[in-house]
Amino acid sequence: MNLLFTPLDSTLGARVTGGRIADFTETEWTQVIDGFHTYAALVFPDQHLTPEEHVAFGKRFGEIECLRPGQPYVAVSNLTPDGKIMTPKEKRYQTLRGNEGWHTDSTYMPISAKASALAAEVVPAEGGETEFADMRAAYDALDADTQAEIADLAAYHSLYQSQAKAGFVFKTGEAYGYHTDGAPLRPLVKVHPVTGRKALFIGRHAYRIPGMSDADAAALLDDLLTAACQAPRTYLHRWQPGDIMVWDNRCVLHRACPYDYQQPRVMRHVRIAGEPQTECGIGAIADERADGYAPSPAAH
Ligand SMILES: O=C(O)CCC(=O)C(=O)O
Ligand SMILES: [Fe+2]
Repeated sequence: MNLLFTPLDSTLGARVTGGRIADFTETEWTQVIDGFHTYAALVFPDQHLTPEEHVAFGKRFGEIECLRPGQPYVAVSNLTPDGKIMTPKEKRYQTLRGNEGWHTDSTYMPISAKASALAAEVVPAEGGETEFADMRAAYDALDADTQAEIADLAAYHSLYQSQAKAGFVFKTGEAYGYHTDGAPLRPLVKVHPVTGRKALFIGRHAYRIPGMSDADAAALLDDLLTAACQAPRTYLHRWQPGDIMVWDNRCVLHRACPYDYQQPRVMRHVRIAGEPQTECGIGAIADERADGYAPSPAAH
């Protein structure tokens, strides 16, 4: 059996049809991994994977990054464990709202993620899409002067910072990613460890650039982000229950789209760990306060 890869209307992404993931042959898995490197984001419609199948799918791409100890998948959902709609005071709700900013997963961790696999179980009638942006094409679209200007720059990445900027102050240990190890420093231009292609490596967690004032760094990072996340480099996925997507966090930004948070939305997320050789960043600082660092008065 041969899978069909239909490119999406974007510089990234393909829709993969022609088989059930749980039944893929080794030949088909080779096709999928090759397609992942070519397209950077893959949509598999109508798969309805069980949590175990979802985790097995993730393991085809690498080691699983557990967001809770011993838990290989997590709910991305506005329902509490007993099925009630979350209130805006809940930290998990604030995490969902934070996801509405362009980001790539776990860049605030010592090792940033390789990939993420997100599956839809319950979706609202309107909104709640996920949008993706191709940072390979975004890098290629920069003029030569900008490419030269950013070639040797790096930024610190922090979830305290990005959540505080969105208006949500978290304390150390309050949720995954709020650790005490300091913020990792990552190059603005990432060379893909498999394809060798350069990609812009930015997003909401990036907040400080050594050698620049914080204001200049913020302006540069915002300008790059705004220019990068434009057609034809973006793709908006309108979820149907049963869809699963996988994307390459080394060269793709994503964001959740808002919806009526009184309506249930239940997604399942499996994160695939980066490789220590290529995803550990350049170094770390320890200037983050253990109680969560709020960069501006607007964060309170
Ligand atoms: O809820 C979404 O659409 C995306 C959430 C997200 O950022 C993720 O799964 O990594
Ligand atoms: Fe994410």
